[in-house]
Amino acid sequence: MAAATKKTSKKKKDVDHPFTDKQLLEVYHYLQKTRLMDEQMRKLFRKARFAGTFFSAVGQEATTVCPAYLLEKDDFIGPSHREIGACITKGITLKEITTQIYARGNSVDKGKSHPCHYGRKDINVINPASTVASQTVLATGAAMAYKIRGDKHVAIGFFGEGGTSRGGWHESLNFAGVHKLPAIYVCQNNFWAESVPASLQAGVKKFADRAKAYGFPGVTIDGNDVVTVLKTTKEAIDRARAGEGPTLIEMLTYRWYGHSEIDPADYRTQDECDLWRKKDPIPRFEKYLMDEKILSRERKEGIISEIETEIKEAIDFAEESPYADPEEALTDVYGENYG
Ligand SMILES: Cc1ncc(C[n+]2csc(CCOP(=O)(O)OP(=O)(O)O)c2C)c(N)n1
Ligand SMILES: [Mg+2]
Repeated sequence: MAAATKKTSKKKKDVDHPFTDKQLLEVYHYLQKTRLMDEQMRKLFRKARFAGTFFSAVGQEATTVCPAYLLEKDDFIGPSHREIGACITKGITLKEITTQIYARGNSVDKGKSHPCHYGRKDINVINPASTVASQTVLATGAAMAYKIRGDKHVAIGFFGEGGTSRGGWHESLNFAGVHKLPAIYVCQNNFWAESVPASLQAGVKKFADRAKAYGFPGVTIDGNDVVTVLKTTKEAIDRARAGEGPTLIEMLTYRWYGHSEIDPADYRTQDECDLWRKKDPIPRFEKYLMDEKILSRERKEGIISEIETEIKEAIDFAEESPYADPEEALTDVYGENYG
């Protein structure tokens, strides 16, 4: 008994962080919601309930949920194709996610875009474009706007390590460095860009080192360690709000499944996949919460059953929602009133 007490107090000291138990439980809730929703969407795609494809982010949840959790409503996020967790955490409802995935007429873009292009204007989540790293440019633009207006808001641009090879990505970070913009660049290094390994993507070993060229800090962290992701992102957000400029955070993580649901991902070894499954961020965090007596088995079951009910309602809602009228294809299109 005495030994157990000693062990617990040592753990508390080791994991030093500024977050309350309530905050950690909320993060846990969003992680589970993202995981359960993602797995459910994969199943529905395989049952041909919606068209296109689905970009699963299972395994990467901590890298999207934690940064978004730390933001205020008016802060901006530029999500990419694998940021379902950031979108849910920032406030996009599960019904908004499912209607987007099902391309129904009541989705934000009235069925025009890709299944995984979630967004909502009033909470500053911009619907992404397919062009890799385009959201980096948009986040930089939003950060510039905040600086010009003198607002204390910040912008986060999410992208994968593959996105860092694009010209616009470099131009954005250079611009942010010159103008000391309140931007946080979150690189999810999952070691693959479709079938291209990270070793063929860049000459530097650490993608975070690229920040040096633009005059601001870059850090590489374990993206599957929830508390580390929360702490590092909070420091970057605090720096940005204080006018000290941008930060690039490289989060090491792994996508469990193919690039999208139509990719068998046979370019990876089973050993590599098995290794990363052992580093699953959710059970790791759950163990920490249980060791610290922040989460109990009963509470966990309650959280999961509440989420499952919400997911079911969101799926039913999308399946019952009509498609947009064909005329809608011509509304809200850039240049609509041109000429
Ligand atoms: C400019 C451009 N080139 C290629 C593609 C096709 N494409 C979509 S996602 C992707 C891989 C991106 O890899 P990474 O940035 O590492 O993100 P991840 O998919 O691993 O999350 C590619 C090549 C695209 N959408 N845009
Ligand atoms: Mg990648």
